[in-house]
Amino acid sequence: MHCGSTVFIRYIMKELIFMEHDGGIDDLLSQLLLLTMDNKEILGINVTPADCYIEPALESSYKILQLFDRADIPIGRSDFNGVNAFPNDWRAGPEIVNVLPMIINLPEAPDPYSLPNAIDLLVEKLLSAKDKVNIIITGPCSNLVQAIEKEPNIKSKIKKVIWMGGAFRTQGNVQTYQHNGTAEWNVFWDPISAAKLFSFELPLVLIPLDVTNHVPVNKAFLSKLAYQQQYPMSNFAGQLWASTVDTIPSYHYVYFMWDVLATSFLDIADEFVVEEVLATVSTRPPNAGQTLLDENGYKIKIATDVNKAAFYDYVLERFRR
Ligand code: AGV
Ligand code: CA
Repeated sequence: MHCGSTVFIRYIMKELIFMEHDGGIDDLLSQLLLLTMDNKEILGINVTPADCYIEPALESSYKILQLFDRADIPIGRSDFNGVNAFPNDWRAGPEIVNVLPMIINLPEAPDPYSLPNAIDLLVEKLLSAKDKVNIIITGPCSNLVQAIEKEPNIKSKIKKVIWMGGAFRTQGNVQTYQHNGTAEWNVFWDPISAAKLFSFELPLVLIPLDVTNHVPVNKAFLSKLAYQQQYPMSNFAGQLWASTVDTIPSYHYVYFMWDVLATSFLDIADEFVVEEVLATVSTRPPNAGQTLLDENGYKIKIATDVNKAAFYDYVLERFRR
């Protein structure tokens, strides 16, 4: 049967994905976006208590899976608390998600402490994967690094790591004591793991602030999204993004589509400008977590630009399903 076999080939060729996120609004939107990609098979999702508190974040993650009838996708819980904590206000922000009308009445999420450990889930899913796996990280990279240290064999099962992290030829977004402002938060949360990740020399593509600075959450985009709110995912995504507009203090911080841009790279990599560089990570004050171009560093790729219009259109198109 010709037609049947084509369907079969498409099915077996689905790209395998493992997602690592940290429960921010942006991370949850990224999970939503990933779930709209019919050409991907999601092996698992790990949540780290970095830019979130873990219990509400696990609940949101589970309920978003339910929206897509995909509660079968396993969720892993990280218990790692990092090196440099995120501001508490940022961590508490995403709790709004669990009271939004679209998900508040969905069946209750499982007890967070019954979920598998994140490192174990990642190791298990990589070892048992039939093909190499793309890992999309929209929070810190600690679980992946600890998983590789625990089971180095998983390195050969990784096709590519795409990580929203770093700031190369632009200033960072960390503003705190004992810091000169050069680091991006996902790297700063655990600079030691970031330095190790670079040293593993995996196929690694960073989506740093250099490129995410091009894609703020702006009113023009939110307005377009609202014009298509008859699609439930557009309505829901619009509510999630609306909750970021009062980012505190708003005169200082703008919310960008950091993680959503990184996630879109799984589908529209051709719309990005990517450069191969040699780089290292500082692990000490005054610039802990700074990603540095360094001719004695490790070979990685960084995205430096994106076709903005193509990206925003892509997101609008995905949420029209
Ligand atoms: O540094 C960007 C990362 C992304 O993974 N996060 C937010 C995204 O999920 C940290 C962050 C920077 N500025 C923030 C952040 C803000 N104003 N509110 C919450 N998180
Ligand atoms: Ca994040």
